[in-house]
Amino acid sequence: MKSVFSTQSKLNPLLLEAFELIKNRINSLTDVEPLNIDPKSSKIYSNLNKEELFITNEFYQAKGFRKIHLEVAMLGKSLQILHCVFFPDPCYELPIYGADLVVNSNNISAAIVDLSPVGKHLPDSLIAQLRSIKFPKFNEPGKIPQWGCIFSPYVCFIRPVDFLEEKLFLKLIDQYLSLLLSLLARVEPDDINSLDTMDRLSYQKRYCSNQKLNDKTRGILTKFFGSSWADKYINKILFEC
Ligand code: BLA
Repeated sequence: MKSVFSTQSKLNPLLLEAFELIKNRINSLTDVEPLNIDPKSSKIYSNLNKEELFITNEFYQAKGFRKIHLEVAMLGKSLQILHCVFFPDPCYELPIYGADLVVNSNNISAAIVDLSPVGKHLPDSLIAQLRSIKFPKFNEPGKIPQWGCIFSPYVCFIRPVDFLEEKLFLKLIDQYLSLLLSLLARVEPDDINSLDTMDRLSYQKRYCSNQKLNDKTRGILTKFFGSSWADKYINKILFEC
């Protein structure tokens, strides 16, 4: 990681911490291996009006997960984004883990984490565990837009107001991942042709379609890379299903 960012302006320390804790969880998975993608998509560099644009993408596959995507984007001097999604293998009854951290001029302007259902509800055992988490009372909760009906009732969307809230949010990112991985240890896969598997796949498709309605993501990518590049990136890299 250091080598990737050493030539860049500094990565926000909270993003770096989030990146590292997610990476540690990925490394703890069974049979984890990098997914081969087009090298053109793993490190993206561009230059716009003297502003440097830099995106790094990592993709993995592991038991229980068809695709794990971890991305850091540095867009110009002021905007940095950490984006992460664990797309489950639909044979497993596992939710979709998603996290998005947006840094604007060194302030976290949006922090979102969720375990999103791939059925009508999250699994009962997971709900019980989520209920037992002591949720911090964050001062500036965000309002989930309409397309966000894909998220669970436990989605956390905030703008951290201080260092303490930033740390509490990081802890939540890790707790949600830890719940996901403990659920993975308990579930047995269903047959690839089973109705449950197909149903879960259709929920993943719905998740991706709705994420594509996030105008903030599309807007930023369009501003820096143009609209046809942004469309391709959103459809093929971020929310392919
Ligand atoms: C919001 N996403 C945002 C914002 C930006 C991006 C600029 C607005 C931040 C703010 O209000 O200050 C941009 N996010 C990006 C870009 C990428 C990205 C460019 O990931 C990728 C290169 N978004 C996700 C995932 C989730 C998510 C996985 O990619 C949830 C798990 C959520 N992002 C999300 C939500 C908002 C957001 C809910 C708020 C949208 C709104 O307020 O309308």
